[in-house]
Amino acid sequence: MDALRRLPDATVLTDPEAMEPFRHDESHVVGCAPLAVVRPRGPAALRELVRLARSEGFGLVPRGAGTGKAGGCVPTARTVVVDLAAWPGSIRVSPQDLSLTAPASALLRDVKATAAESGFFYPPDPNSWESCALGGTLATNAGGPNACKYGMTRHWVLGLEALLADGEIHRFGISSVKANTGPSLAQLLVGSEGIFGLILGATLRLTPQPREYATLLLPVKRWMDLLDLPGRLSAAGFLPSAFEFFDPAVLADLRAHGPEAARRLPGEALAILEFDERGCTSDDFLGALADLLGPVADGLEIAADARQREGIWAVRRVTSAFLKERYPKKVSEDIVVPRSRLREFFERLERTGIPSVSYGHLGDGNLHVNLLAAGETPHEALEAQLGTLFRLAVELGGTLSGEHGIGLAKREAFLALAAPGHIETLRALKRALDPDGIFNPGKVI
Ligand code: 2HG
Ligand code: ZN
Repeated sequence: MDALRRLPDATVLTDPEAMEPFRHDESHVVGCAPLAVVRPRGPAALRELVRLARSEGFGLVPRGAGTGKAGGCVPTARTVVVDLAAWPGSIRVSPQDLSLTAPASALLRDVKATAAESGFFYPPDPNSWESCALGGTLATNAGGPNACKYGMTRHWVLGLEALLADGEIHRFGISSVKANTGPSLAQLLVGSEGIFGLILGATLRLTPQPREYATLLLPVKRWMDLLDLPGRLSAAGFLPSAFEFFDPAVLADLRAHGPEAARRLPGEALAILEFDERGCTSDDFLGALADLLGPVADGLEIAADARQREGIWAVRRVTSAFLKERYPKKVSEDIVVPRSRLREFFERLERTGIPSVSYGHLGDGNLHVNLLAAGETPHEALEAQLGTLFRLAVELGGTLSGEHGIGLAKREAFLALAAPGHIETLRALKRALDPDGIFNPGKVI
């Protein structure tokens, strides 16, 4: 503890009260009390921290803005939280390279805004995009509505800066989409949830800022009809930049108890569809779209201007917090079902009798299924329900987390359900890269 307090170029907290917030993220997981919270400001602090962690046998738990959904940044026993909020660096755009460089401490909001100021777009848009830190989005490979067209954070990472177990900061990758020198170490670290090293910054790929949006409210007469649409749109050559949905229960709840803007939402179930390609507001485009959606749609509302578009997205963005307030004890999941099996998934979920409501990212099959009885259900029963839900997703060719990650929240389920050899391979990598197990111990595997 004395050595920690004397760390060069860092702020160190050891007061239990000051450290209390660091035991939480935005999941239900509550972490252990950390030994200390360290805010490094330079490489000397990190070098010394790694040396101490290895010689004294404590772990380093990376933390961005604490907006994670899987307990990935909450402390396990005998760990120090490495809060990267003060990690130095600025956000810089290179228009010639179509890239942006930023430190892990940058807020995603500022990364997106800086790109936009130069006419570029950085697509990853997790629901916490206004408050989350870039480093966290890299470590968790964050997704969001735009993933159905643009992919996840992973697809936008060209290069990465990371602290590894030798105590040094390494740079992997270059500022170009072409770099083909064997396995990508930058990509190995993206989504690693900090178990191989600590991500300090990145070089990100950019794309031109879309100039046109067609944002539609698509109410349907029969909820199940919504489930075939992602596949039918792809088959017809449409590529929405977002395709979100509310099932009948979530929609009814939003309408009855949600924010003012939700009171007039139409339909038995509802989708938000957005297109951002050039020409997407033309009569031709919208006409072809209406022809395809017409048979199942119960009307179709197109946002007339930016304000209406914003109004639609505002309702979507508060949905997670709204449901949390309405059902404080619910357990929210993040499964993926291939788009071709969505209807089958919901039919089979209904037959399980597990009380749940769903919303989320229908366009890429990433469903936030919320188990409602969780509060009244004894622990084992809840585990059984989760097991049924995850197994169903896996059986249909999906997986147990689309965008929130494993962290501590889903570790046991991941260990039980991963494909043969998957966990062993991850453990072999972990042993090779982090022989003393100092990086985010206990997470993922
Ligand atoms: C969203 O899509 C977020 O709104 C949060 O991923 C989902 O709270 C949740 O489970
Ligand atoms: Zn989501």
